[in-house]
Amino acid sequence: MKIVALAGGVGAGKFLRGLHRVARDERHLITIVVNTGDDIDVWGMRICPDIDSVTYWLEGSMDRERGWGRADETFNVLEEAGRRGLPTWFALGDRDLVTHLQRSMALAAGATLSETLGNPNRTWFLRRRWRILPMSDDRVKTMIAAEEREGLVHDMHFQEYWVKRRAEPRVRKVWFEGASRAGPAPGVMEAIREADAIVICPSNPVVSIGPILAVPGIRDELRERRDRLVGISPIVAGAPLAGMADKLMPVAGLEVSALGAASAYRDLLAGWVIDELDRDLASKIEEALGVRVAVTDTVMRDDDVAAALARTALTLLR
Ligand code: FO1
Repeated sequence: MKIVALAGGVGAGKFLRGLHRVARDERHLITIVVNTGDDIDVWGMRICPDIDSVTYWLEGSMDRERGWGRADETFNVLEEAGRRGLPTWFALGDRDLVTHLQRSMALAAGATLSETLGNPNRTWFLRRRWRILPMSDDRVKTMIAAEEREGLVHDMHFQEYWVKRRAEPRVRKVWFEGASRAGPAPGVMEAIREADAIVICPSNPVVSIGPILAVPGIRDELRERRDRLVGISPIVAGAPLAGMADKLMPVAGLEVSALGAASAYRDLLAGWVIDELDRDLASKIEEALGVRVAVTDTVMRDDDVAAALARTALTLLR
């Protein structure tokens, strides 16, 4: 079976470890289309947090506690950079730094972002059973209009809002700069067209999945495949398990609930998976959105829970 997964940060990384286990057992192939709206330039290098996060989770080199960057990380370069007056609000670890350096060198030599991801050939894909595609090779930036204080609104990059400002300012608006001029990366549309199952990972619907759906063509192609599309709620009992979805969903007109998250994809879904704690919402979601709902444990404490969750999601498509 060919599976396409749409992915953002931590929730996606945990879920994809489970999906990968199912893929290995059942010989499925997973194409992961990753958000690049979070990408930012730091110290002249291109940082792609969601691509790196998904890669580190799947390779098992992720820092599970911190939720970003690599395990067993040191920050010697960051400390030295601080001593020399470079900005240090976006923390780059010593090992992580090499990922950004390699990518930036390849981009400077003329490679596209897709080409920097090292999806060398089909044999490699068949052996590993997963490959990552960026949503686009064109630059898209998730931007936030944040209220600094009463009446003073400042446009900033998503990372500036989330990391530098710790999601404290009130958000007025979210948009994806460059999205309307961007095109899907090579392979994205074909993968969607050929997929037996398409899974929206438990990621923030506004800033993780939103940018992917904003790339012209992708949402239309997904809608064509609606009968093959399932999603997992990133909201459990009215709150996100990680991140800032509770602050951003209302700005996009979405209720912070498993129903609100599903309604972000109301034109796309055949199935939706919610947590046991939201069991009461199941029939309401089925009626409001015309989707099949599965109820299970969605809090991915370990890979066993993530794999069971992945199986439940795929079962909704049978
Ligand atoms: N998140 C933080 O909260 N603080 C950081 O200093 C930080 C640095 C960082 C460096 C590389 C990287 O790939 C991710 C990093 N993140 C950091 C995570 C990132 O800001 C977000 O969690 C994602 O963009 C949301 O998916």
